[in-house]
Amino acid sequence: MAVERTFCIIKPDAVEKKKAGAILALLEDAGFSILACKRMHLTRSLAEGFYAVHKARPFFGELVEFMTRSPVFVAVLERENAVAQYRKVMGATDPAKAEPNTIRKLYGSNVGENAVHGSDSLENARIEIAYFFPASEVAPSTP
Ligand code: 3AN
Repeated sequence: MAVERTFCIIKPDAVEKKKAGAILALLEDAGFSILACKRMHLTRSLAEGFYAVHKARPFFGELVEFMTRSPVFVAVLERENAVAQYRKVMGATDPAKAEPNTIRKLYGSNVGENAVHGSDSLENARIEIAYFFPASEVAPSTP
């Protein structure tokens, strides 16, 4: 299985509840290395650009409002099969439908405020990582 990188956002709802540390600890316990992590308050244009693929969806305005409401943490995660493994640890989009002990089951509130974002493919992971992190801010794992 190949070592991959994926992209994570700890969303405003989880940061407001002071669960960012708990989520990063859960990810490390699940075998991910955190190669980069920073706290930032997304601007409207940064959030709209990031979610451009959802522009036509009815919840787009609500999603941008939520993501710009208060600070987030953005992070780069690495492990074997990282994209699929992180989706598994994250849980279903709707926390009510997420498996027990997943991040969204533990810390999400509803389908909009669901604690974390995770890339849905390796290609999107590369795009999303580059959207937030210059290569100089991602420190590779030591061998
Ligand atoms: P996922 O984040 O699980 O990949 P997507 O890509 O379908 O899910 O949705 C992107 C984000 O849009 C979700 N994380 C969630 O915050 C928001 N979202 C999705 N569906 C809804 C909805 N029905 N109402 C409000 N927000 C939604």
